[in-house]
Amino acid sequence: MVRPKSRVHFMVGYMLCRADIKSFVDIILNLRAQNRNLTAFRGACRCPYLYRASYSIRAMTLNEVTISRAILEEQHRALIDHLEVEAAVIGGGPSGLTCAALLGERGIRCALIEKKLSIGGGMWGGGMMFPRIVVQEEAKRLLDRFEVTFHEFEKGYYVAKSVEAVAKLTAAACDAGVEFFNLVTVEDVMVRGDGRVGGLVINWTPVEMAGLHVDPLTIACTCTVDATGHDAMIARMIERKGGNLKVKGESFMWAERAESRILEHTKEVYPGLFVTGMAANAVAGECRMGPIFGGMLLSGERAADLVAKALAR
Ligand code: 48F
Repeated sequence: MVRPKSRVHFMVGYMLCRADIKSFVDIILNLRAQNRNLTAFRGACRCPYLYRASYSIRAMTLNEVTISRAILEEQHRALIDHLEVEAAVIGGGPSGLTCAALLGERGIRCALIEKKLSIGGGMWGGGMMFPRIVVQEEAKRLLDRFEVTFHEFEKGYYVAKSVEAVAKLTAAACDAGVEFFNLVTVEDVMVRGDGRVGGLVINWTPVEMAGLHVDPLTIACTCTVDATGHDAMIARMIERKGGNLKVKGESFMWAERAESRILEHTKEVYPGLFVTGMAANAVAGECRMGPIFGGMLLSGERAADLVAKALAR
């Protein structure tokens, strides 16, 4: 038992031991209301019964099964509600997050599917695990738009914290009504008679990791955005299955060239499939750029414009 911290505490405990139970409860509620430290009080009263009584008043009523039901019912509903969406963004890196947030802001029904546990892709790590990103003049307005704090390092070079950038982009997408499905891998696409990418074949990432033979589920989407980064996974699936799409693969590091050209590579590369971010440069055989992220944000914005146009929104 905790020792009385002061004479005053001891006296309060002594008085309470003599009080009737009603005034005892009143005093406790009063102390709680005043946000006093009940631990000191319990130590002071040195009475096991009163100690237990004061403790039980603090206890909450929680039901584990209700917690489980809340999670299952809510996420089950979210998944069913998003079995048919206008736009599906695959990959929660900077380009995918920007694209999804801006689609959501336009009122477009959008799901973001991310195979990893965490959203953010390659942005968390900044440059070689130094969690800072650099953004050039042309994309500074997007840092402002998403309220990411930054400062000018040298003329035209703005530095921001990568963790803040991920958090603010993610929050913007959440605020815009985008539904996130993390730990879900897109393992194939659906292409039917019209020759368009009309849906995604999804499965739990742990199923893929464990190599389990578990059949997937499918969601339908009018527009698909490949934001899967350097590997351009969705575009490669189409190429692998014989679709008329060539993924050239990314070229050498050349930041200026890669950042200058990414917008022209951000486009619909196959009916219903748009590419953004490093996936856009990988499909085009374009250079990579390292930890400068303006091109990712601008490319995400361009992809959102193109998808909105395709949806006539
Ligand atoms: O790699 P990533 O951050 O792509 P990005 O938006 O940004 C690239 C930069 O991070 C950086 C750079 C900047 O200059 O060069 O590398 O183009 O995010 C891609 C996300 O897609 C997820 C993957 O886990 C990552 O978070 N992803 C990849 N394949 C799949 C997937 C898949 N099949 N299903 C779901 N998510």
